[in-house]
Amino acid sequence: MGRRRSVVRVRALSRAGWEIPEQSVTPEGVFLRRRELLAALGYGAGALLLGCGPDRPAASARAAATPPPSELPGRYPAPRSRRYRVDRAITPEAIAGRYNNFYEFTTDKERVHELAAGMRTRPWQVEVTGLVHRPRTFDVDELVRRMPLEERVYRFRCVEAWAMVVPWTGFPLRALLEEVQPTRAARYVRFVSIHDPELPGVASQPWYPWPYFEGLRLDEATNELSLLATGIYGHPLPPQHGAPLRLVVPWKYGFKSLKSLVRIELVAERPPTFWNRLQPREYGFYANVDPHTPHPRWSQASERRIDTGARVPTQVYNGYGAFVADLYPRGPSNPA
Ligand SMILES: Nc1nc2c(c(=O)[nH]1)N[C@H]1C(S)=C(S)[C@@H](COP(=O)(O)O)O[C@H]1N2
Ligand SMILES: [Mo]
Repeated sequence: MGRRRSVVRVRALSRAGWEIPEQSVTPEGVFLRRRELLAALGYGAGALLLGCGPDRPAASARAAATPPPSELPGRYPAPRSRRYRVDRAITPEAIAGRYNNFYEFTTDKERVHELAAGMRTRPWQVEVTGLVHRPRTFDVDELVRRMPLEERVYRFRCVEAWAMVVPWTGFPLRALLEEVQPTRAARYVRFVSIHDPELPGVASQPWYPWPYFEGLRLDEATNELSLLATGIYGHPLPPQHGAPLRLVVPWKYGFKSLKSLVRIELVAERPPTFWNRLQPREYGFYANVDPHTPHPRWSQASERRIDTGARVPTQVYNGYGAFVADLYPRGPSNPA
């Protein structure tokens, strides 16, 4: 199915020598499309769609990535951090950018990019409030100009068992939280996405509790891995990846990495989260990647790379145990 072409990735060759292990030549051109298996699984309208099953490759498709609008020239690409190494090739942009979960637009992963293409992402403010000494509303352009942007190549693992490796550009969430000074009562952080009733997936799926919302424990949010991404592949985030600003928590299943962030609230009690509210048996609050704890409907022991289709073992904490294992004394799936 689909023909294979080996393409030497030009960016890979223009990078410095130390980056070679994660920039190796990749077989690009295995363009996989997947179909959701809803019908087969018997889910009708109104069903809860995330994790309709480990997805499968189907027909081939190809498209070049849409160049994002130029934004604040000079900030991209940001210098790549050497601290976060990944032992796999970076997923080609044309594949990662054509296979998205962003239910505000559609549940069809392959159509998110086209439906989101016209999304209005400026002006854009992020309100940071709640149990903080200095509540503030930030303009995203101000953050991009002022925060210490860096590029981090992270693994990314969806609960549905597909996986990719992408270079995000962003700054540590911790840096933003320090500016608002959480009070001693703050123990959790709540995140809220854009709420626009006219977005096609919002308008057509009124049974979801929009806007999308997520949460982290404060010590998770201030972990060095927790990133607020403003870019990907060396340029500003395109809409389908959660423009203009999204969370990235790479040791957790992808649904924790909330897109198109408009509000952060420091709170005392564990906040409800979108998927946990909908299906608590299937989607926990912590959602740490754990090969040994199956989803009720499928194994999490392995994952499928969306570029090559290869099936590879899932790693505990998605390979980030050195950074986060201390947060969970009883293991990834039994947080204290
Ligand atoms: N607001 C919002 N954020 C979201 C989602 C969503 O539907 N809406 N989907 C989540 C899921 S399930 C995944 S796997 C990732 C996908 O990110 P990507 O499309 O950039 O790869 O976004 C997460 N963030
Ligand atoms: Mo996901």
